[in-house]
This record gives sequence, C-alpha cells and structure tokens, in this order.
Amino acid sequence: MKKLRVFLAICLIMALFPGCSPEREAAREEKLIRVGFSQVGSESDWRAANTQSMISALSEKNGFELIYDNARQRQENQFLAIRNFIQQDVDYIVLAPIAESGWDDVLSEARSAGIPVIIVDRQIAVSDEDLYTSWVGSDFLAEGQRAIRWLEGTIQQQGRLGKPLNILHIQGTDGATAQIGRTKALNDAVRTHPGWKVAAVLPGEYTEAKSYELVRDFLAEDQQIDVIYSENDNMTFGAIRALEEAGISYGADGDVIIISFDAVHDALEMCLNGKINICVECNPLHGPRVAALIRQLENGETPAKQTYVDETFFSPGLLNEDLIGSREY
Ligand code: GZL
Repeated sequence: MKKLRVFLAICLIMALFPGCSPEREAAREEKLIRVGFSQVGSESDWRAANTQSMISALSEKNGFELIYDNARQRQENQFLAIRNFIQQDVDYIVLAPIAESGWDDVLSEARSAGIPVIIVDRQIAVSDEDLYTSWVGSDFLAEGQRAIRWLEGTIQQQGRLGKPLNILHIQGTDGATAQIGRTKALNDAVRTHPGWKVAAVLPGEYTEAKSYELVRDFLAEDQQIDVIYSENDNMTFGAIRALEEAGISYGADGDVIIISFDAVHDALEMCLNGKINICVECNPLHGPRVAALIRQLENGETPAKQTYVDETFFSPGLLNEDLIGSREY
C-alpha cells in the first residue's frame, strides 16, 4: 500500500513539477539523501579501509542512498562515474580523486546540474575553487616531515648525521596529493643534508606487486642503500619481500631503515616486531566526516572549505598489541 502511495505521489509531483526526477523524488519520499561516491580503486589496505568507512557512514540506516563506483585507478573511469551520477540526479557527489589535475570540465557539469561536490583524501587543483564545496583529508607534507624528523633523530643517535646516506624512494601514484606532499618532504631533506642521496625513485603506484617488482630489479643492480622511504604500507610489503629474497637485513636491527606511510594494521604489527622502523599514520576514516558535511549542507549551513584530520606516527617503542587491536583499520 505504501508503495502505491509513493507511486501516486511521484506521478502527482511529476505532473506538477516536471523538472524533478523520479529517482530523486522517490528517495525524497523515503527522505534518503542520494550520494554518488567515486572511489579511486582498491589498490591498498588504506583504500579498503577508506571505502569501508564511507559505505558504513553513508548507509540507508543513516539516511543515505549510496551509489558507489570503483574507478580501478583510472581517472577516465571517475569522469564516467561523475557523469552517471549527474544523469541519475543525485543530491551530492563525493569524489576521492586519483590525481590533482583534470577535474575542471566534469565538475563544471556537476555545478551546472546543481549538485554539490565534496572531495575526500587527495586534493584537486581547479581553476575555480567553487567547483567543489568542501574537502576533508590529510596534510601529506606534514606526514612526510614527521618521517624526516624521525629519520634525522635516528641518524643523529647513530652518529651518522653529516655522513653519506643512500635512500631508495618508492613513490605513490604520480600527481596524487599524497605523493606530492610525501615526496616534497623527502626532497627538501635531501637538499638540507649534503650527504643524503636518493639512489632511485621507483613508481610503485601504491601497490605491493608493483613495488616488489621494482625493488627486486633495483636490488639486482647491487646498489647499497641505507633507507627505504616508501609512500605507503603496501609498497613497503612488496619492498620487504624483495629485501628478504636478496638476503638484505632491514628494520630495527637491520642494515636498511624502513620508513612507511599509512599505518594500517599489518604494518603496525610489522613495526611492533621491528620489521618497519616507523609507520606514519594516514587516517582513512573519512566516512563520518563526509556524512557530517552533508548533514550541514542539508541544514543550510556552510561547512569549512578544508578539514585536515589529526594524525601521528608509530615506532616499535610506541606500540603494543592492545593499541594495535584497538584501532579500526
Ligand atoms: C593517502 C591515500 C593514499 C594512501 C595509499 O591519503 O591517497 O592512497 O597512502 C592509497 O595507501 O593507495
């Protein structure tokens, strides 16, 4: 009976207001907020935690109808998803952009359709900041600087400050804000410390498989390295596999210092066991923040244009099983 009432209400609304879409009105009748979410892909443990956080927060029991799209690490798939969301006349678009550039046209189409856009995680570089309503994510340069400050302190304690230091840099997806910020912190430090040298920059794409292949091939050239600066945990896992195959010691008691970003569960376990020297946290749990931003907009409020999440870092002495077990990801 309720369905019939909804159907008749829609027919009446469509007759009176032909501009309203049946989907938007059906959701309105149920009072669900329709959200289209374009996710980068499923390249890492961090991304899986981020996706889970968004799906859990933007659930029907929380008043949302979520339309989720996995772009499989291709920006053109994100363009397609956003255009589909516009066609489906969603109330909001949430975008986790794979890279900073290329968004002006598709976000102009969303604005013309009157659909607010919220950006999560990495940032976008657009000609008009009004093309998106709000952004929530991490300060990636600060993450990198946290890692560098720890490295400087460790090298000083070892009496190696001012001496040569060969660093293998495993980089995330080129043009991603996380890559830009974490890379800048390292490059700034190399300029500051004359003895520091980047032995190679390996484009690991944030995946374990790609990192393993690149580090394995690099190690085959027998170049000596003192540090691996890996821009996410999954690339670290791949690098560690390659180090073990090459018989090279690493971690708290090894020859190669391992610096890793994200601080996902498995990385923290490895850090606790001394296999990773420092895990720099990158918080993926943006779902509740995005839901709150949408609620603000629904209530006619103006949310902050940018919201940075609080983050820290972990080294073996700062970890225990209880702490690791208490974390959501
Ligand atoms: C950082 C995020 C990065 C993570 C990777 O916020 O964009 O992308 O560090 C993920 O694990 O793939």
